[in-house]
Amino acid sequence: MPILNFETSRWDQRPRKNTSRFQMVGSNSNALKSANPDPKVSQRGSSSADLDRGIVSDEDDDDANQEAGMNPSVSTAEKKKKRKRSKKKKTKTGTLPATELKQTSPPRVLVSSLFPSEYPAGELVPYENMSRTTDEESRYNSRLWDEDFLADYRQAAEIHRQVRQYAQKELIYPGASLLTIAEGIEDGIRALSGHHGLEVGDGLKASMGFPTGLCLNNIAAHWTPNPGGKDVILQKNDVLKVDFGVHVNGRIVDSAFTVAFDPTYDPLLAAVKAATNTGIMHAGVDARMSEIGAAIQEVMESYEVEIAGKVFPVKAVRNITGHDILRYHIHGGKQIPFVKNNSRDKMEEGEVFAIETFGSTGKGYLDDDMGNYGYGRQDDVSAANLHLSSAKSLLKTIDANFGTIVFCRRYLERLGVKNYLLGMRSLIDNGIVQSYGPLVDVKGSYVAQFEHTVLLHSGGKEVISRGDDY
Ligand SMILES: [Co+2]
Repeated sequence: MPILNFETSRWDQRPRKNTSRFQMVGSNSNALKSANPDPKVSQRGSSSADLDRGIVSDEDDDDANQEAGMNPSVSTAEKKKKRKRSKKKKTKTGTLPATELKQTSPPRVLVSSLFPSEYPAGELVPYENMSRTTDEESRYNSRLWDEDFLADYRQAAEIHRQVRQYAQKELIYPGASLLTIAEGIEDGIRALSGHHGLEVGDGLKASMGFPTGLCLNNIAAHWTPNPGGKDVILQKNDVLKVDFGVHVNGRIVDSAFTVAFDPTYDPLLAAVKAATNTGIMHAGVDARMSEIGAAIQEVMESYEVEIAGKVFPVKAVRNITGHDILRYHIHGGKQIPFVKNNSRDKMEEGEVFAIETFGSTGKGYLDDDMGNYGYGRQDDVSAANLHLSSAKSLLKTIDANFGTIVFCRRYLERLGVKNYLLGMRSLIDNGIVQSYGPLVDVKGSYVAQFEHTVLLHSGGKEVISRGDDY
């Protein structure tokens, strides 16, 4: 899930922004109506929250919001091999009842049953040019993480891999409904984690990390089916981005891929996959966002796509970015642009990044579109001034079931919550909840995305969401 780049103006060499409550994200004044999270705020998730507040639009509940974050991931055959190897090494085969216990289709077997002793690691990559020598044991760990951090992260990543591979095989095909795909993914996440989220607070133990994103063609990010909406049927010439998250105890894995059935779009997908893998390759302790962004853009824009006899350059989308991830906060305060930029931010040991890229045959610049994707509780905003009783009770429900995890209307309605739009409007107007809407490139264009979540250990990085698929 990408985040709107509040610093786009900086990339454009314009004066740095702000304190105003409503900021333009883009350089075109007409481009975006919302503002976005703040860049310079601390890297803690809560700080990003207040920045985002400014984004809320004041129209009705169907506001368009911004914020997209992506986390692409790249994988190469070489990396795949490495992952498999490490998996083997890490798994105590003696304790694995793998021969008897296999995942079902649809996936309904707990990953904790499939991996009773240890979850598989992601792709482990030592940092290049590391002067500190670190032994293998301590390389893939950080003093900054608590005991359960790695196990929770690896469990969430395994759930992501198993669910997405099921989705690729069984749910996503021309003629499939987007609602069925979303629910199939979400039911899989709930079943594999063992948390169905129906009892109060259960969704805070494990659940979706944010609403399942299913974005077609020129819709780049932040679209999910809504209750009562017309169902959308996948067509064979569609380009579909599937961006979903899994959290276990607030440790969020954010990973996305793109599906196209028509080989016309293969070069677009290849460009974005290579760009994301470039971002991952450059990630590490002390890596600079400016260098990562420039490297991503160079790879992305070396591709072109021919559609119906016309050649389109692949453009790196410039006003959304990858991001760091904090516990229960999908967006921390750091951003990783996919384009050349002047950011002075660096990556640090112990941090978690969603490295994603988006490539487009359109403008490479996203605007808000109508509709609602979801809502996120801003935990640094006081509810003391809230008077509307429907808003107060809705806030209780949100705090008890989602906390600061971004959720959508389907997740609320599944809990039996009704008539929440007025209360939600009040929460949004008070800055307590931020609402998010679709982000689109120009009509007729095609956008692709790949994203992985990467953990920065002391001596190497772990591409936690890497799989044999991407
Ligand atoms: Co993301």
